[in-house]
Amino acid sequence: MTGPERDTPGGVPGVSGGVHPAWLPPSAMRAVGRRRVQVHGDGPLVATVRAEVARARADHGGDGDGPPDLVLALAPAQPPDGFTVSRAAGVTTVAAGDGAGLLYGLFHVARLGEAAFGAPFPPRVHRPAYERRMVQHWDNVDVHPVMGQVERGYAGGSLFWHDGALRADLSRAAAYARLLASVGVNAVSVNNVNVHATEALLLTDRLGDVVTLADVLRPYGIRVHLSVSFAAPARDLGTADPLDPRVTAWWALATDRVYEAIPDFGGYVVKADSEGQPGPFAYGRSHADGANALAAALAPHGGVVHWRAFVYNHRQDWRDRGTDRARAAYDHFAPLDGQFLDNVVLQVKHGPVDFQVREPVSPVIAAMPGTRVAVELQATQEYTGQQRHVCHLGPMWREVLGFAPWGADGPAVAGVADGLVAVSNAGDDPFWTGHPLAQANLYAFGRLTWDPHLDPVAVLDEWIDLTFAPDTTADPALLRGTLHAVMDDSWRTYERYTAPLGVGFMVRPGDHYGPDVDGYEYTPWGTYHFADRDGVGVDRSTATGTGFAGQYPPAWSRVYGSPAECPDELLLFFHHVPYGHVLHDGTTVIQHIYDTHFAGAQEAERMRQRWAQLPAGLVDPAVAGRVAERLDEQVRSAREWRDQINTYFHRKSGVPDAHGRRIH
Ligand code: GCW
Repeated sequence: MTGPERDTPGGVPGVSGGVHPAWLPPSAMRAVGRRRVQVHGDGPLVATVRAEVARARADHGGDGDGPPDLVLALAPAQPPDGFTVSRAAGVTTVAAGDGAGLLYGLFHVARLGEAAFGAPFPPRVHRPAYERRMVQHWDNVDVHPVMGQVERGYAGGSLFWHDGALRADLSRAAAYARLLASVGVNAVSVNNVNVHATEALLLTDRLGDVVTLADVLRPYGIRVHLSVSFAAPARDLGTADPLDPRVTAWWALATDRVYEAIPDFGGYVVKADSEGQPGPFAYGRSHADGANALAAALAPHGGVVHWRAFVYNHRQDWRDRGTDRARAAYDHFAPLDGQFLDNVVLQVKHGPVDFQVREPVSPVIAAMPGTRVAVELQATQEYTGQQRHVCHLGPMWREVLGFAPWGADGPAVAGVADGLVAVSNAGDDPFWTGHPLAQANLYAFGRLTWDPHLDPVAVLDEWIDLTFAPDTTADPALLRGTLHAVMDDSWRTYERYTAPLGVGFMVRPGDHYGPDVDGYEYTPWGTYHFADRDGVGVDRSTATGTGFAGQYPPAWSRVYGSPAECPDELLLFFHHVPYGHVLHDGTTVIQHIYDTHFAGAQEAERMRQRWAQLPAGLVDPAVAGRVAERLDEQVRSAREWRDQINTYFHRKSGVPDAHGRRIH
């Protein structure tokens, strides 16, 4: 994050208005900005491309005369949002069928950097894997008394809302749109899926706010979506029964008004019958009935409803061992397959429980062949260190997308899904994401929506090149090497010092930060490890447990159902085993717990050390300082996790550490 073309006005050095440029500092556009560029075509997004080119050339002094080095042009027969890039006879050409494709093509050239203007290359077609590539915000308009402005937000306040109102200055929102567009995201929902009283009004009385946001995001090809309350019609009608014709008429009218104001509105996001949100169950109706009522209103306008599958009983009786939160989404939704209208997108969290650091892939994804399914990822690091810990999620997401539910010969999740959604990790923090290195998660998400087969390490390299411009620094190899050392394996490191073998929710109830091994045990929210003096884990087998393992197609239900075959990292998710159970690597479960927790905390220390060894000047001092401060907290917290977990299981099991290390 150094480079000659930085200005330094206050706040974060090098950044105008005190805001860090994330992966689009001026240097990211240098290769484009130094060239002669022609842009052919008309339309609002082509205008954005022209503005981007003008900005880049103003920053880098591209020369106006002579034949072009880069031609960006609208051309027929290109895939939607896609583009073809080629280089011949000293000219790089980007041809796209629409303005969005041209914009994506421009940012692609920026990623290629000088390589876009070197040796000739034949035409390469790029098209996004998914039509809808969406970021969802859990932002409240009002400050919620418990959750604050942003629910599970670790990056300051909302980019859109402040204290009950739309922000007067939306320049950050516009800069955010640019960042998102540069990685291919084209849809944003602007309010929390928990829709409280004020936020419910965005659909009606306060629609003007949404219009303004749509205007701000539109120049970067981003369509606005809105989280709505299923109970919205009840305010006028006293009922929200989805089969009541007055209710469907209400939705139709409300939706018509939205489209009158925002013709390219994307659609609704709904969390229904979940954690206290209203839903169709109150009227004895199914979730297909509920989703279809809203979908019917959106269909004439081309909108979609993202209907969340995150439905489970959070008022569980812990004495009832048959109820299993992991089963809930499948139990609710699999029987409804085929009943949803075509513009319903069932939005499924990637794991069956709730964004834990290690979960199997949700079986719902493979159980709904007659339904459009979007996979929901959590960029905001609720359960993965809350943007105080480095936890690079690209490798986790890549694993999810590469999982083949029917076995190696069948399609992978990436091919079954109809869209990808991430809960955003961005806020009004000067670094966007609290932890500057957490920007890479947003970057990786966008890139995976275009190509879910990308190698996460290569994606990280792209991000490093754009963000840090290593080649302009005194020691590119050291900078790149340090970032990889700190980030590449950070998800597994986090897993090591927190959750062993697929156990989840050993977090502090409420804020979900830090260890509390029994925090959720025997609560109405669920019980997650059942540790006693003999063993640990949740029996989710079909033979003796909750039967969750049986929700997978045969290839995996057999593997997961058997303690001998179950992959080690998920053993305690699927089975309750004695502490002496021997894992595939020959270690016992209890020894594995000790070993990984000692190792994980040590890795956190090494990460801090690596970062501290970066010579001053290689990284913008503000970034270096913020990362260093967060690494201090990560080391402290990792030790706390290590000691809490090891002590707990040592005392429960009475089994000493084979290596005689100190356990308190
Ligand atoms: O992980 C849980 C969070 C809630 C969130 C919920 C959900 C928005 O703790 O804060 O609510 O998931 O995904 O709906």
